[in-house]
Amino acid sequence: VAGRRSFEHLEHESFDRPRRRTRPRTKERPTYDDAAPAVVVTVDRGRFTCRLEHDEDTVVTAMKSRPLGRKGVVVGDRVRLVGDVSGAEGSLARIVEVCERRTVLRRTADDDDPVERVIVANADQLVIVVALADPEPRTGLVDRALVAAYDAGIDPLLCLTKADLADPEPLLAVYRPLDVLSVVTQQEADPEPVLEHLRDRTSVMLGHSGVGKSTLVNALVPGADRATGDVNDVTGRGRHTSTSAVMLRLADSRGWIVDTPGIRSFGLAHVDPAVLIEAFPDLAAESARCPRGCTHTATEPECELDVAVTEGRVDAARVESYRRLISSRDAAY
Ligand SMILES: Nc1nc2c(ncn2[C@@H]2O[C@H](COP(=O)(O)OP(=O)(O)OP(=O)(O)O)[C@@H](O)[C@H]2O)c(=O)[nH]1
Ligand SMILES: [Mg+2]
Repeated sequence: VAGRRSFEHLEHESFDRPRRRTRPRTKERPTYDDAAPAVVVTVDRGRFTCRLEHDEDTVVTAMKSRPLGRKGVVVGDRVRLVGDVSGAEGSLARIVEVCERRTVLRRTADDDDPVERVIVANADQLVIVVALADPEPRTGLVDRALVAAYDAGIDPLLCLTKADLADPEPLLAVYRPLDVLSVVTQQEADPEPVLEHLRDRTSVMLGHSGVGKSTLVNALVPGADRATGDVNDVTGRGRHTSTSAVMLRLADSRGWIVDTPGIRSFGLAHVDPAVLIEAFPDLAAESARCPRGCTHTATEPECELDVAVTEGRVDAARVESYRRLISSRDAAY
């Protein structure tokens, strides 16, 4: 007891004692008013390649400054740089701020990759690249990519490649009820129709290995010189030629395109189905009358989407497509 008393006494004393060093209440931080705005175009083991906003030809290598702590910096991030921003060989700048992201495309950890990842920041459009053959198209991935896009508030664009190998119509038909924008292309074709969809925005490509993402980027960005790899004859799969995401300026400097490595899986556990329906205003209007907690799946007994179909207010194919998307969220992929 005596010990405790003396402890209380000490505590009291230290409370009353005037503080020797008086610090201002708010932590003094440098303001970095003269920091240079830039955009991150590649990330490689703690080194960030950036392009200055006011002089895009200057490519600056930077590292994170300590105050950023563990905050992730990804391709597409708008950042502010201090230090040597000359871009000279061997120079290194510091990222002192990551600006608020307009959009975040993320994938949840899954069996193939135990880490939740932000793939890219500030993308306006998700270009879901699917080969019409070689490798065979898999709608599961397309569905999942659509869910990720709707969830992130990023416009999806379905880009069907290798039109020299197969007819695009059957695949286009699958996605027609969802009103997804689409474009069909092939190697050596005029890239203009694809370019039209990419102008004045930041687009990120997503797709399996070998579908032709880098081939397309090389057509869209003269001098991009992205490596491409053939598809394995035996397995019918790509060889994971691209190993990191790179953001490039489009030919006429209007818009950015991000080439990404082929994905094996795409975890979607972070997606809330209740948010997903908001991407379909016509269905959301109907589902507003659903019983609380209705997941709008085909097994729900009182889902208003069924009523809307029966009464002819929405197309059955559209509801079916929407339901396929929700179930793709939980499918093992
Ligand atoms: N027949 C045909 N082959 C194509 C077409 N586009 C690309 N290819 C071929 O498909 C293979 C894979 O192309 P890439 O551009 O490396 O594919 P990727 O999607 O970048 O692959 P990863 O980087 O591994 O994810 C290469 O052999 C290309 O030449 C096309 O329109 N038609
Ligand atoms: Mg590639």
